[in-house]
Amino acid sequence: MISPRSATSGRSATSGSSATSERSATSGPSDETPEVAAGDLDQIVTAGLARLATVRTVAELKDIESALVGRTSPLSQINGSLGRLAPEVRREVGRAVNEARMRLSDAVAQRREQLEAAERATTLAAESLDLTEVATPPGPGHIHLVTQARDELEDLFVGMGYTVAEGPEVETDWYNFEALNMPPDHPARSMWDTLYLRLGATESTLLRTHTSPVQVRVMQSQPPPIAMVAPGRCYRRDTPDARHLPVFHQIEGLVVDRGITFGDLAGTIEAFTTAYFGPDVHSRLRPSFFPFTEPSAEFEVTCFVCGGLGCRVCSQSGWIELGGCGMVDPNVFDAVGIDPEIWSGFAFGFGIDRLAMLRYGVDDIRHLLTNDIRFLSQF
Ligand code: 2NL
Repeated sequence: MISPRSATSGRSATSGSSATSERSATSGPSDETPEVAAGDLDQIVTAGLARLATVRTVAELKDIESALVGRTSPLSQINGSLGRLAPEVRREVGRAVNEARMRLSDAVAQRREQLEAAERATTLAAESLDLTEVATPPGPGHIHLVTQARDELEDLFVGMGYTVAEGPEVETDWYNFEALNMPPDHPARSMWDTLYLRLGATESTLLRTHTSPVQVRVMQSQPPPIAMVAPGRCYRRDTPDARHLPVFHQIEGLVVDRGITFGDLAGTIEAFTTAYFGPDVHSRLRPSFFPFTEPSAEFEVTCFVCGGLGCRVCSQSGWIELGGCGMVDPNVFDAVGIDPEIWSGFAFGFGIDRLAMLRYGVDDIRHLLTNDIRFLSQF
């Protein structure tokens, strides 16, 4: 900091250069000369300008500004000590101090403008959006693998003269079990891990475990002949793993007419499996049990991966099990008011998810629900 005292010492740089300076050297501060003060002032201004050039922020500039031209600045201190100068000297020094203050103030203002402009530019850059960026628009999606399989199966059966029917996913115990020859407490009910709803009497309302209730509703509402398929979502209390999900898709078929035989069933299974998998794939039936069909069978197709030689998909057997089928049990006809002495029929059912997985070699049923675009976009 330059004080009147140091201004005096600063004078030594120019001492001896003139008679007046020598006089002041011996006469104390009141005899300060304009020349000496001017040299000090130049130094103050030069140092101030240099300091200003190093300022990097507007905030920092505030501090420097008060140090350069504020109340405690050297210039103000010199100003404050002018009273000790002779009047004619005082005026001249005062003018020089003012001029120095003006130069510094101007420089501060100029620096402030620069810094503010720079800070504005930084803020703008940070806040700006690149509106020239080309965002890739979402491409068209496509029908889910399972829906594709369902659509294809519907088309196939419609081509064979079937109608397509849908029904509620929330069902009553009667439609899901009792009408299908499974009275309350019948042990066959344990074949399905049912999800019951807290609605009405205990275990009276549930998420359908198969689409059979749709066929029951159709048989109730229209007289035979009937040839229909019922595709849709079904629910079972399963812990998810590679082969199980608590929600899956099933399609069931039902034909009711006079004189329908097990041969019609076998021929229908053969016709639709060949239509779906191609002319090289054939089917066979193996005895089984379902509460709502008698006799009952499982149907299998020749392995379309290895052609029957044996591979991982068919567990070396050459056959792949697809679903179940059978002749509609007379008790089911009784439940819906169709006379089993006049009418007979067959029914079959299989999983749409499983069919799609087999066809495309999907090894984990959970892929169908996880919604990973990398999986979905393959189909
Ligand atoms: C399977 C077995 C089957 C049926 C479903 C049915 C429906 C009525 C009457 C008689 Cl209304 N049967 N449906 C019959 C046999 C098997 O499905 O494994 N599904 C995945």
